[in-house]
Amino acid sequence: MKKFAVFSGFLGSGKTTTMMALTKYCTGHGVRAAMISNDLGEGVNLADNRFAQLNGCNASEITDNCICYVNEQLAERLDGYYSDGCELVISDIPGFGVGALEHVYHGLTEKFPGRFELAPFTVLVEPRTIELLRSGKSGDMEYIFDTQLVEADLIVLNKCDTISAEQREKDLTWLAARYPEARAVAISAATGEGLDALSRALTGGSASMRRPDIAYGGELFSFAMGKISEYYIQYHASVCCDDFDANDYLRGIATRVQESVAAAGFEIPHLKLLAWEPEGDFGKLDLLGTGRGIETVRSFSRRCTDIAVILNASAACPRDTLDEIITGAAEAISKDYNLELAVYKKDCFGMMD
Ligand SMILES: Nc1nc2c(ncn2[C@@H]2O[C@H](COP(=O)(O)OP(=O)(O)OP(=O)(O)O)[C@@H](O)[C@H]2O)c(=O)[nH]1
Ligand SMILES: [Mg+2]
Repeated sequence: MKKFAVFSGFLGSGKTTTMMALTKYCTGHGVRAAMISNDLGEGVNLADNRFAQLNGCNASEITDNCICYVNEQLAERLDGYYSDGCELVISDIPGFGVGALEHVYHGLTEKFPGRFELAPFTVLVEPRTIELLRSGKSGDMEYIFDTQLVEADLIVLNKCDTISAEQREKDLTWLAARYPEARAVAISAATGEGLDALSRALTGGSASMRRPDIAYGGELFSFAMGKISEYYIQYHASVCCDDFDANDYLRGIATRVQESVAAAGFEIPHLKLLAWEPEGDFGKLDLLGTGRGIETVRSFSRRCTDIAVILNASAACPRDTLDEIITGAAEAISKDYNLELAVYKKDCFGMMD
């Protein structure tokens, strides 16, 4: 089997977490699997890939472009994994991305006929997004929320650990009525619930190769994409003559960004902050919007003297404002902690730049 699946889904829906859990689950159940994190930022070792590797996953990344536009690079990567014995490879696309059904599934099929077996085109969604869609409160992101699901052969309702069994049934019923072409499964990437059904759906199922009209590049597409900016920074932070609490430090940055974005009247669907120290200990937290708590995914187990930090964010906020807010927060909080910063990469751009 040389199965390939794309995982689409909005920012923070759990694509990376699910790819990590699923590749581990499959590999543990006799199907060697790998994951590819696809990011628009330049360079290597962006947050998702670095986090997956720190967690021991069979993971790599394709950066600087959407996999929609680099079919050859993707095919080469897939071939490498299959010749290495992998039977299932999963790649995500950036969390506000649409059009991968056409650009990736049809692109690969047309350029490399018969070379890859395409699993159902898979879209992750979290209960909160369903709530926004159902109540008509998706605002500027309506096109992206909806179009991602229109593309799905398989919808994965993730984060089921956060809702009741009754709510889960309601959400699944609503999804089936609104997106009748797709099958839906409920999982929790956090607890592992439903990974068996998801792995069966991917390894046993096939892509429909439907061509839904998603008005790619049209007015609604440009409007939604025009709102999104991306921010990437990688730096090294060291304290001069003491040690410090890196968990509090990371939370301080995320809190400052959250407050500043809210005060400026914008939204930040996902900010990822990952840091590690030379001995290999690491911490990660996620900010998933101005109105939600900050999630600690993993904490440092001891105090630090120096850390490497990767911060990646996607926001519905103009590029310059986002740059000012995040760079300002990292500098101000670092100063509070007496940290000296060596920034080795920073990138901030609007999606329609
Ligand atoms: N409670 C709960 N949290 C989850 C689950 N899956 C993911 N999360 C959390 O949701 C947040 C976002 O998850 P990611 O996997 O980074 O989301 P993503 O879709 O890859 O996000 P982007 O890379 O920004 O597109 C993280 O804090 C995860 O720990 C789940 O099943 N349950
Ligand atoms: Mg991700």
